[in-house]
Formats: sequence, structure tokens, C-alpha cells
Amino acid sequence: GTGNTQYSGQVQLTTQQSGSQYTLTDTARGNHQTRNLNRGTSGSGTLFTGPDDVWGNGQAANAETAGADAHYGAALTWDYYKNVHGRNGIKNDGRGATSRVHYGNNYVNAFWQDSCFCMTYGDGSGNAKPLTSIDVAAHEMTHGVTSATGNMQYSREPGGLNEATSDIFAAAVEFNAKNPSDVGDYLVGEKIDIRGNGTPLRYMDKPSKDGRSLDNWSSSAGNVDVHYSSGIANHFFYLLSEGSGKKVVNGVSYDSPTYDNKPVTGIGIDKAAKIWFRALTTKFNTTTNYAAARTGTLTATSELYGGTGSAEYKAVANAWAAVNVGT
Ligand code: ASN
Ligand code: ZN
Ligand code: CA
Repeated sequence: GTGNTQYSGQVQLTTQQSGSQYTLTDTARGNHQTRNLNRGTSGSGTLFTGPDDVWGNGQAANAETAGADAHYGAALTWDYYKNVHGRNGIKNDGRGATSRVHYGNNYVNAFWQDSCFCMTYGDGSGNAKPLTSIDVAAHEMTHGVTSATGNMQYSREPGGLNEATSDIFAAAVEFNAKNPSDVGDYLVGEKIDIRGNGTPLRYMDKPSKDGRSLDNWSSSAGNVDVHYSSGIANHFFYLLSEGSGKKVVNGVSYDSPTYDNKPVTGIGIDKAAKIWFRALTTKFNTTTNYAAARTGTLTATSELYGGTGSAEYKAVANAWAAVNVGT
């Protein structure tokens, strides 16, 4: 089918024909369904169904548009995990999830729930737009992947690492998608204008730019909201990918500081994401804190690229030092 999305232009969607109708059922990706809650806040709503296999018109006022964006974001995230990491769906068992759009009235958030194996999107309120951008979809779906793997508990330092994992793969999915209307960046939620002033929800190069997130570890990191303690790992991931200092990527300017005032040389987002994924799926657990994330990513790096002598190992060690984790 054809999706006329709000954030990603005109895109191809995989759908299912049933009789003379089509539904937003992704037959190539575990039959992932996209459903319309029509402002409800419970239940599974109705499966998007229509006669022409054309979905939305690029405008939020058309109820199908959010469905098209959500269906596309879920497909991109599925493809990213499959093609880059060899993972067959959220649980690596081929099962598709469900996206639910138009949750409630003026709801300015999106969330993942293990209980329904589903992610849910609000329509935003005031200047805030529907929460159905690629990075938000990838963030929420990654909460499902984290639940199925490292499963870092959603509080204190493990919670910050859980949140950061969603932001890290949100960026990786967005870069991997190469969509000309929504190019990859190290910002989270730059399309949805959640604050109504044109700024993104989070910045990975210097997380404190949002006024709340932490750039560096300190002994009180576990006491702040997980969406702010995530900043430490987001900053680590940015430094590992792109290095410290000023840089322009896909037209966006970054300037990433280091706690130890030593420069970090990046190894590129592809290697950085490989390292984080291996750590998430083979080293992290419910109680992984920042110190354990450091050792887990170092071990993952040794296994992938070589030990202390490799450029990758040095970059990981330097990037953690640059956010005040370890020595
Ligand atoms: N959008 C938020 C998140 O995925 C929702 C929440 O805080 N539960 O973290
Ligand atoms: Zn989250
Ligand atoms: Ca983004």
C-alpha cells in the first residue's frame, strides 16, 4: 500500500487484503497490526481498514495519517533489528506487535506495554503534534526489545540505561531508514514539537541542553527520573559514534563536551550500535548500573572488534571516561 505520512512523506506500507478491503496488517513483519483507538484509552480499538490501500493524506486531521506513520515506524524498526542485528522481531520469535494510535484526548506521550505487546500514541495537544515520528516509534518498540533481553529495571541507574537504550536505537533506526523527509539525527522527538517551541525532546550530544538531563555520571545519577539519567548513556553513545567537539551530521550541528576534557574519536554509529546491542542482549540484566554498563560494553567490544589494543576498545573506554564512568 501507500502511506501519506505526516513526518516521512509518501512511503510504501505492507498491508493485507481481505476481500474487497485492505487492513494495516504487516504480513512481512509478523502480522504487526496498526489500530485506531479513536480517542479511547483502553481496549484494542479497530484495525485500520479501507478500500484503496492508500492511507492518510499527510495531515493530522485525517485519522489514517497517524496510522500510516505508526505502521511505517514499526516496519522500519522491525527491518533495522532484522537487517542490522539479525533479530527476528521484538522477541526474536517472528511475532509482530500492535500499534495503537489516537489514544485519548490531547494526550502528549507514547508508551510501550509488555501486557498487550503494543505501543500506543497520543495525538498531542496545542502545538505538540501526534507522537508518531520514526524516532518515537523506534524508542517505544525498543522498550519491547529491552524487556525481552537485558530487561533493566525501570528505576534508578538501570532505568536510565533502559531509557537510553530506547533513545540509542531510535537514533540508529532513524539513520538506517534514510528517509529524505526525516533524516537521521542525535535528537529525540525533533519532529513532534512536544514543547511547542520547535526544540526536540532530548539531545544526545549534550543532554543537558534540555535543562534536565544529565551529561555525566555522579553518585546521585540514580536519584533522577530515568528520562534524565538516560542522558549519561546517550552522551556516551554520541561520543562513541561521532566523537567530541563540533560536528555537523545531516545538516544538524552538534557540540559534545567531555567531563575529563580529553578528546574522544568516534568509531561511527554502526559500530557503536553493534556494541550496544551485543551488550544489551548478552551482558546487561535487571540490575545493570552505569559501572556494569561500562564493563559490559567493553567486553562486547572485545568480542566484536578486539581487546585493549583495538581502536574500538579504546574509543569505548574513552567515551565512558568522558561521561565520568570508570577511570
Ligand atoms: N514515552 C515515555 C517512554 O517511553 C513514556 C513513559 O515514560 N512511560 O519512556
Ligand atoms: Zn522510554
Ligand atoms: Ca530524531
